Amino acid sequence: MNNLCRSLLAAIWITAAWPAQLAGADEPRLWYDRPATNWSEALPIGNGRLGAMVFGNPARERLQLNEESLWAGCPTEAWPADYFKHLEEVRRLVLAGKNTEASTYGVQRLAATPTSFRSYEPLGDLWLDFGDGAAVSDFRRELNLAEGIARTTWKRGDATLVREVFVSASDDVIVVRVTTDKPGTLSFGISLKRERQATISSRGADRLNLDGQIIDVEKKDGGYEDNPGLSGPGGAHMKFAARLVALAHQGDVKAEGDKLRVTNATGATVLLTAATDYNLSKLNFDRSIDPGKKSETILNRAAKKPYSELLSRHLAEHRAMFNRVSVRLGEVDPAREKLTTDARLAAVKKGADDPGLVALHFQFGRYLLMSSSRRPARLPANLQGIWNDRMWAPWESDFHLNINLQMNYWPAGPANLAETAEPLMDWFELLARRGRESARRLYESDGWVAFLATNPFGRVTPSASTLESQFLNASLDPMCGAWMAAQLFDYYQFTGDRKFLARLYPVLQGASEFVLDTLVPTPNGTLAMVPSTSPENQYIHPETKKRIRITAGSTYHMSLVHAIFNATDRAAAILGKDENTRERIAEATAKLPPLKLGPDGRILEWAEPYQEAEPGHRHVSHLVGLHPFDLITPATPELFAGARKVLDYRLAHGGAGTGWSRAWTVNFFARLQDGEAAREHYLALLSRSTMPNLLDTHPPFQIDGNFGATAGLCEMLLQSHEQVSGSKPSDQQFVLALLPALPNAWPTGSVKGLRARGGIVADFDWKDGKVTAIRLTSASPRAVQVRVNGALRSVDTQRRPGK
Ligand code: FUC
Repeated sequence: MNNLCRSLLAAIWITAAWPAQLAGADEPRLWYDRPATNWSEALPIGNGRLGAMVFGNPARERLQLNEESLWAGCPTEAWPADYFKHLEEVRRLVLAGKNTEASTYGVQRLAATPTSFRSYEPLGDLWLDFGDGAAVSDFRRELNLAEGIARTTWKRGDATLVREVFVSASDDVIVVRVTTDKPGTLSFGISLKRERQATISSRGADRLNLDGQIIDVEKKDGGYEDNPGLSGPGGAHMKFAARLVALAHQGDVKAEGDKLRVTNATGATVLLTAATDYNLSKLNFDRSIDPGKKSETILNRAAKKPYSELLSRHLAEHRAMFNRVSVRLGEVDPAREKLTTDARLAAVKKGADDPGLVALHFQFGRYLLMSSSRRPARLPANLQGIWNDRMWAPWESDFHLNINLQMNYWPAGPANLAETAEPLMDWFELLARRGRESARRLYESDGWVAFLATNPFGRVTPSASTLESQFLNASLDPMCGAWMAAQLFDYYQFTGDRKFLARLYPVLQGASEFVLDTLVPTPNGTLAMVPSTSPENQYIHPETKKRIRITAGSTYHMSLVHAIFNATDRAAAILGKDENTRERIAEATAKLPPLKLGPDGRILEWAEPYQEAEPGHRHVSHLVGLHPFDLITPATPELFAGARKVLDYRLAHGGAGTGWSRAWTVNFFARLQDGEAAREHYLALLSRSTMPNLLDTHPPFQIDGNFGATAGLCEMLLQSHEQVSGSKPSDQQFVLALLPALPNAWPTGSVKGLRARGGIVADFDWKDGKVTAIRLTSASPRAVQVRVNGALRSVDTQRRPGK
């Protein structure tokens, strides 16, 4: 081919990419002027099921790969013998005030191995080796959140190279595209790697296969890897595979051993997909699934489409979700907008105010939820979303149900990403079904139960790293599943999707059924959860002066009892069914003790005014009634004031130390209508718990802080948990509060597309702290009560086309 011809073809090739490169110069993006040197600088992309961290190194690009269901282990449960009998004894001891004895008794008899389960694992790495070490100039890498594309551009000599990477939800593949503007000069190697248990081979001239199976080894001598309490049997467990094809534009692709090599090309596209033999409906791996074949089918389908089609399908799907919401906080500062994202973050760490970075971080949270929890995903976003590079991840990267998974989904409703809850619901519904067995076997109760930590295998017996922790952190907290269920009802309130509610109802009803069976009468005639605890804090025993966790009727548990009862009752009313459950809930509710204040006016964490072992503890579980639920509002002024005191006290003692705890604090202050404090803690999250790639650090990386912060900003700008007085349970109406917690630092701004309960979508602008324009839409037009600029007004909504 002569050079003119090559140039023409190159021009056509590059034109195909223009829509992506030119569109939306002001779209939110993270950008850097150096390649990532470590994981906490790399940029996450994902389609819910497949994820990658893109390092953006010009010479040697690494994509660290994940597939959501690639888990070590197998279904494991721990069934301590005679659990119910021993539980009754623990109850008796606690009700007799013998908490120390109850704790020792429980640890000895109510825990069993395997105490825990194995970890979520990485799929491997894709390496693109440009290995010439030539001098690089004009380097830039970015993640455009609206496009869902990680893009690296650089110059080598006078050639400009562009690498674009995205994960298409429409075609379920990772797409890497490399181009140069010097036709025929592009050459690079392609290889796949995995630390263990995988073989890599080439097939034909342009394909790579990765085939693997996790082989777990059980250590019977008292420890398995980092989990001293055992993690289940060894054996040949999950199978997995990845399939890759490289397509060169001009130039050649050929296989060299277990690698591919692209030579003398003008552009190249690498497609990769992966699968495991995990079967969600079985909550197990399933040998009838061939992950290699499954991957190949997906890959071949995608490979038939030209790059331009893959790109346009991806952009259309991604933008349709992402662009629902836009936000501007304060005046845009062009000088800051010109800084790299890590430089902006570093400036905030030094005390700079940067509302634009808050807005970017908020949008990044939305982007992360889309990228870790949308179809084709079948599993919810775990502790790291889907991004994990460790063979044994911190806390197994599991589904933690004493705040973390719940926090992951706080933005789903308000940040207008309803679809992201679908994978959560798929899995959670099955978990609840499985949890019927543990309710029956452990509590002799109806309904279902789930505890602190669980996984894709649907563990429904208490799980933690040691026997002691299994009892004290997991067994003592049987309300974790009910919390998640009640939150899913709240999610419904944002969408109004009755089909979803009908599907959720058995989950809600089963959670309430368990609670109805499990509440026990206390000597003062009220009902309480016994034994009980407040995650993961301890109190100082008034007599022994020792730290202890076990108690009766913690505020956390009793608040969750209210929350699940309210959710079930409201759901039954809306669906017009199950009067029987509603009556039983009403009877039990009448016997629940009120939330109490201590002598210093703080809401009590435990039923008694015990002294906290850690007054600055990261969990503030006694405030679940303030957020995410609606038990503590300005309509309950004493509790509202008591909640504020709880927070002030926690924070005065070093509270909000972890990313997620800081993010929760933002939400709490927003609910307390304190915009200054909410902003202060948002900035603290950025300066203390955020890595250069804007991912949250617990430490280490844990994604809940990102999601919690995104939800927190929604709470600052728009709230809708107040019910219109007199509105019927079957037809709930909510009051929308605009700018309930606006800080002085953002006097002007605008937001579009936030969702409120009742299925309303709100756009509004503000100036000098006052709302200047409102536009509300709903499926059918109606009048909505709105608190705005200090007054309660009625605002008519406009009809929203489509859903
Ligand atoms: C809870 C928290 C920890 C951590 C873990 C995954 O146990 O107390 O801080 O977030 O979950």
